[in-house]
Amino acid sequence: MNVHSAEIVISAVSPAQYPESPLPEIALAGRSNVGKSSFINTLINRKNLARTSSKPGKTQTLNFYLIENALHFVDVPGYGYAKVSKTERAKWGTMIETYLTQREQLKAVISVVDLRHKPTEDDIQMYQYLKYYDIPVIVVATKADKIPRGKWNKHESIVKKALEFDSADQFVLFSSETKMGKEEAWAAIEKFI
Ligand SMILES: Nc1nc2c(ncn2[C@@H]2O[C@H](COP(=O)(O)OP(=O)(O)O)[C@@H](O)[C@H]2O)c(=O)[nH]1
Ligand SMILES: [Mg+2]
Repeated sequence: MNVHSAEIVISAVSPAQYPESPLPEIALAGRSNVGKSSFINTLINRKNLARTSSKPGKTQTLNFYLIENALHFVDVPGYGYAKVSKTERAKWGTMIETYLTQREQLKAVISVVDLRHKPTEDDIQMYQYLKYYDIPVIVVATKADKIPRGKWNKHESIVKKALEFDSADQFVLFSSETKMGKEEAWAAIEKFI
């Protein structure tokens, strides 16, 4: 998709605030600081519409971005942020789970992981959770620019093995820095919308 128009619609804290629009939604899930907002910005050719932040865990809302009047990207607050209190974490969990399991417009979740590292327990739980609820998932392994090309395969294998990756799912090597994987990511998304 060649994106010309993109705008933030709402930062929602409760389901009542989700857009009433029937447009398909693609959600971004992943650890704080893994590169979710950067991924959105890359796909929509913007430097900073989706807020990228060096303060992990700051986004505690579901941010809906309207793209080309064709779909919404939903930037989900990152998990695995140690400094968030237990109460905050529980609140986060309920909000995300309600959204993921009950939102009819949700067509697929992009699970963003860091290609450099073995997936965390949170990464594995998220992927397995999506599989359990039969929610279509695309795994995007980002920050590929930080690894030499010759090691991409090895890292991809490590990520897939740890996740118990289902070979029926789509897997995209990505970098917001070099824009590698951008077209492939769009193609993966377009299969669901
Ligand atoms: N080198 C490199 N840095 C990235 C990439 N994606 C994100 N970052 C950096 O990682 C940090 C966190 O990114 P952000 O998109 O805010 O992560 P989020 O918390 O998951 O939304 C920022 O400093 C980004 O510039 C990438 O593909 N390559
Ligand atoms: Mg973000």
